[in-house]
Amino acid sequence: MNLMRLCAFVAGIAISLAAYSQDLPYTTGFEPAEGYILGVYGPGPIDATANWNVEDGTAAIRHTVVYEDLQALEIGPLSAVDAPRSGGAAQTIWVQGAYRGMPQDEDPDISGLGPRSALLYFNTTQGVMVYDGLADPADWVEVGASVNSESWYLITIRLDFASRTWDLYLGDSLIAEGIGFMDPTLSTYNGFRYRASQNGSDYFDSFYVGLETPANIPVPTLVWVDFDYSGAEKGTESYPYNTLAEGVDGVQAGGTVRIKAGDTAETLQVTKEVRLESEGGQARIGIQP
Ligand SMILES: [Ca+2]
Ligand SMILES: [Ca+2]
Repeated sequence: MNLMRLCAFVAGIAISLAAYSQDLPYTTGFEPAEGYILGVYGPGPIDATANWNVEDGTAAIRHTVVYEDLQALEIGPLSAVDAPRSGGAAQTIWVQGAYRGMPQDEDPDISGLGPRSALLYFNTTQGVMVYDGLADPADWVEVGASVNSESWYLITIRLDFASRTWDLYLGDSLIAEGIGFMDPTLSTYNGFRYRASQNGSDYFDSFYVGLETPANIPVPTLVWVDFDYSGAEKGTESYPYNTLAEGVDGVQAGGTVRIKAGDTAETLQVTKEVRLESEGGQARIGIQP
């Protein structure tokens, strides 16, 4: 199989892109004020500081198909762009972008791709497809979100380098959780790659990568805390925080922090309205466990 032909857009993350390692956070809308000049580029850098590089084919800065403001990035058929960037020791990295892509009929062949954390593409009939390294065997799976080539989709990925899993948001909604990295040995964020299929040009805009939760992602109204827990933490029942401070921090004002039975030596001042509940027994605060 021909990798180039079959790879629609693959948001491949974490590869050996050491050349221009820059720090997080990074945000761009491909706007004139950020130094992005209308025109066709490739191969090589799209902007003066090489935040984006054309790796294959061509890409362009356009003002014709735009998600926000004046300009967006167009990725030509069978072309690929990279945004190398170093996540350092960060365990949780958010990657957000607006995509308008040509769906394709077949799963991309990823056999020659090299290490990646999160991979996704748009399928003509199945919609958004993600590569789940935890599936048995690892494979492309459907997440139940249909797509078309005429609409923009705001896609947010939460990469968790502790558990080597990722979560997927479409717009403001969490649509898949705990998807396995393609390569479970990856321990750090190294960049972002977008490849367009042979079916036409794709468009990309409003990119963000960083440690802070993007503004559109809702802060939960219920978070879980388990003082005895060690592992990846998201504040959910399966991946609870292990301190009360994290629970209070991570919940919406007026929301609920549900604490599994146990003790914590923490003493803290709560400065917003929250409801504290214990689950499965007594939860004690300010008590040496
Ligand atoms: Ca823009
Ligand atoms: Ca913690």
